[in-house]
Amino acid sequence: MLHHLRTKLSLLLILIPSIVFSADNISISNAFIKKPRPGVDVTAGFATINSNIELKVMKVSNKNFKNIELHSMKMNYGVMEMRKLTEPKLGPNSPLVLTPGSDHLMLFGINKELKSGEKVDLTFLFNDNKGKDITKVFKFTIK
Ligand SMILES: [Cu+2]
Repeated sequence: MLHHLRTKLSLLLILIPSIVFSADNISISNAFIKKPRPGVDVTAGFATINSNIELKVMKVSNKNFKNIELHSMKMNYGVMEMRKLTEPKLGPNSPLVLTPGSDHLMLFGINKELKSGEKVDLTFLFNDNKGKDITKVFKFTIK
């Protein structure tokens, strides 16, 4: 009985710090960048970003690229149309889904050769609903 109680108490102690320090919980999955074709300095990136708080994506950057934008993609009379997304939102139960044929990251001006399997850090600048900056660095695999 006492042993059981002690287990519960220690479990509680382990859990407390994570509750206190993780006010925002932002995570990424399936993050990858298409390996650019030879001689082409533009490529696309994909991922699903989950957040437990309301966020807007303000900026995405990496030193190996001149510019990174978020785009939407729609079929219009048989033509693929891409549009720049301004400050796309995500939040609880509404992840930002970047997937081939739909919304995506567009990476311009690559100044380094990227190899398959290599990991690239992209820095995401978010704003929360009070306008506070939140910066996260996510790893993207070159595929
Ligand atoms: Cu695009």
